[in-house]
Amino acid sequence: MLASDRIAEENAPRLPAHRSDYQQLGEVLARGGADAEAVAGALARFSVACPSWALGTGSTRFGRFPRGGEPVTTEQKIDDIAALHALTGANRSVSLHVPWDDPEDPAALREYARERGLGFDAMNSNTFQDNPSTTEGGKISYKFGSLCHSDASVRKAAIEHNRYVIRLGEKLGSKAITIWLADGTSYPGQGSFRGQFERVLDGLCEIYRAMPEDWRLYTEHKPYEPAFYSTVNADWGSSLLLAQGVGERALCLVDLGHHLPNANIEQVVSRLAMAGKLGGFHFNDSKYGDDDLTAGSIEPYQLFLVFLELLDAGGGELPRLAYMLDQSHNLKDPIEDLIQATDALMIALAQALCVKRAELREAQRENDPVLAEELLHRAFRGDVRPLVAEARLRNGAAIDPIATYRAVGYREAKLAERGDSTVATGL
Ligand code: LRH
Ligand code: MN
Repeated sequence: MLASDRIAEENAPRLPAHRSDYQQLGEVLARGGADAEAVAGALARFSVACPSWALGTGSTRFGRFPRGGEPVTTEQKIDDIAALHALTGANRSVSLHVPWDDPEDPAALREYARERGLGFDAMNSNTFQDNPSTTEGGKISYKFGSLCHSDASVRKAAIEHNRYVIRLGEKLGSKAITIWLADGTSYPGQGSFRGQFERVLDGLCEIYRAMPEDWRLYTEHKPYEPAFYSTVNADWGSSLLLAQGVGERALCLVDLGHHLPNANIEQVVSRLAMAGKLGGFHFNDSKYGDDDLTAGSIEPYQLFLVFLELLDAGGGELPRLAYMLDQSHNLKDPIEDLIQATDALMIALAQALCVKRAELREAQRENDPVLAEELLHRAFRGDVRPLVAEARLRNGAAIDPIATYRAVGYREAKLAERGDSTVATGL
């Protein structure tokens, strides 16, 4: 359905317009000192991992509106991610969440993914829900936290679950584990800030010791939800203290939705990079809380500024970090939502690559805010979509992935194949 020749068929009528758009933009960028070929090349090398928990319809506590044809097995999720990657050329890896995905035969799953051009990115553990496989068959509960828990048997179970996730990840070829903890309190006095933090630090150190030498551990901060008074790993400062306390290969993961309103997220990125502790991202967007909306759908300028800080950290190149999506799709077709998110990241990267960084530094030295802003706006307000389409084309993907996805009728086919009542695991 999404074989390269089928995509080429859909691209054919769009090629002439694309070629002239790309050429014209190349001339415009050249006048502004940017090299379209270099940017298109960098975009073609870009990839953002797809979360296995975002292939179904997400929900809020007020309801879920499944659309049917959702993947149930991890193999079916791999199929949908392979379809996504065939359309974008920029989603080469899968991030699994255990136990939502807990393959009986990891070697077979690894081969299944490899045959479809996919690898496995950071694994995700889950000690924020009571699942029989993570609570010693229900003997313990994570109601009052996991690594921060006052009861050693709960902490032990949480550490053992993370060890299990690492062993599984090794069999899948993953090289990292992301640990997001719901641990915290909802009432003043309920828990000791210091006690909880020190227990989490101890637990992460034990998990770190269980990791192979070439693995990374990502600590993911979040200010609130489900804890509504204090969260142990609440902000970038807490995450940095944890990563520094755990070890050299412990790094901080920035989920864009995990910041209080009006936080300067691009500055958080700059700080963590400066400290040598920036490990990766969960890209999404939000207007109020951890809304998990489509990346770039609410604050595209912020996304552009985040990529600008990344290029600053990488000396003009995108640093080799763990780039992953983390979204929840309540209203849109999950695959269309993931296409839009991947497209938005590539657009933000293209815009950031078009900034004349030497002139920006000069304007900053000269304290010329107008010139500095004009240099950013010129790059942000330019239509770089032909560069992104060119990158997709070079990866054998679709010039217009949404139109191609709809033209091939992927969702309708999956609806017929999987039925209209299948619901994917996840949030
Ligand atoms: C927590 C979070 C975390 C995942 C979960 C699915 O809000 O961002 O990264 O484990 O969502
Ligand atoms: Mn996340």
